[in-house]
Amino acid sequence: MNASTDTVVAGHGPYFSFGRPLRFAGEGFTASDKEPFAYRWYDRDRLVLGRRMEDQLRFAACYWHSFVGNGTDAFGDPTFARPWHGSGDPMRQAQHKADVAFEMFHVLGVPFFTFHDRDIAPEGRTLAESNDNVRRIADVFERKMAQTGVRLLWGTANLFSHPRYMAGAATNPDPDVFAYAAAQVRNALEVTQRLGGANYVLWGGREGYETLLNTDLKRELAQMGRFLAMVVEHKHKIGFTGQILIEPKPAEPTKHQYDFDVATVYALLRSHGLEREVKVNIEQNHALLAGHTFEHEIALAQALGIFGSMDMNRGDEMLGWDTDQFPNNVQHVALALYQVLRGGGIGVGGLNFDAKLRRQSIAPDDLVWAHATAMDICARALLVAEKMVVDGALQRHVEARYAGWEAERGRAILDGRLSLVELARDVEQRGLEPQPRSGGQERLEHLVASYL
Ligand code: XUL
Ligand code: CO
Repeated sequence: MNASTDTVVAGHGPYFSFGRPLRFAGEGFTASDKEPFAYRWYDRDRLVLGRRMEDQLRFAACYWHSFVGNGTDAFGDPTFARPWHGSGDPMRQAQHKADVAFEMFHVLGVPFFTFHDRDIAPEGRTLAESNDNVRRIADVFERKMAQTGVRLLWGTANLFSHPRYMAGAATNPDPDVFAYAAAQVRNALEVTQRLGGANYVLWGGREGYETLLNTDLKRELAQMGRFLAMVVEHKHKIGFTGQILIEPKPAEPTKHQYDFDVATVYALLRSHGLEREVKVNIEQNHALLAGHTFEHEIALAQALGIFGSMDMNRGDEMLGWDTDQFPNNVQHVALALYQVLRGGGIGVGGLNFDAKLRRQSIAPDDLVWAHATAMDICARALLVAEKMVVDGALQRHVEARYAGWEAERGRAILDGRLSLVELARDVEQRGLEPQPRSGGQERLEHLVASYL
């Protein structure tokens, strides 16, 4: 992208006090009043395992938390009094939001963005009017994307905020709601295609239930499968070349969600013959809520051939809900990126900051600080993950641990050349007693620390 040039993004701004795009200054950078921040590790052209750092990470800023979010929580009123919010003409406000969004992308030098249809344009009196509003803002995006070089990582439809979706979208007991959701997704997918989106995401916000007392679970699963199949059919019909992704999450807002985690999504895809058509967008906080680590979900998706993209944020071990905080822990991010690199990289996915400011971070500049510092931390974590791959000690340990499976008898078992009876006979005849060996976990954990 060309955000390092001083292209002026036409609009209302400036909204942020960073006069020009943030630059890479290296580890020796010291902040001053004139330049409070420069990247210490995010050096977009640096080669990491043969690819530019920007292409290994493919960062995206999301529209919803950054430009729609107003700081409310379950107990409190909005705390962010943003100049681009307000009560004026909703389409003018939407244009205003687009101006601030592209100013932020430009300052950060972030190569991608993501949005829901309802983040970018207001809901109209009818669906046709709502869809038209989305398309009109997409016209604005087209111009701004051409001006700045910022690209679309993915688009999605908001099928969870409006009361019509309170009992789900595809899994609603009322087929009219299913139809309405289908019409909304059709438009969001086509807009995503027009903007060159690399992916299209479906997060099943309310695709779940509160109580089985009023729910036909089997029927709802069938509805969800059919909805997904319709999206895939339409993707092929219009020639959209991006990936279709489901974003797993176990609960919140509903008590039980059908896209619980990677394993559950895989079962759903398999049962509808969609496992080669749909992949997953894995979010750190969602993994945690499902009782998994981020790296577990990534490794499992890779093993099943459905790894697509990542929502990069962080949960809180002490809080059982989706806190969506910006990542700040180099070791945690490095362990996730190590799995990504080991599995062949992020592909056409990316690292989308589905993350929001804390309620007290009320200054517009906090948006820049949050993204820029998170990008720098992820860049540093990528360099740690690179060391882990290049050094190879972790991988050698794993290979040594499974060496028996590469030997003749291990292969014969897996190739199906030995039956249960043959194995049993062999063990009895040889008087075989397996010898326990150490897993060496503490040693490996120290090794990880040595790369930091
Ligand atoms: C909700 C969530 C969504 C999806 C997009 O927890 O993560 O914002 O990323 O709908
Ligand atoms: Co998300």
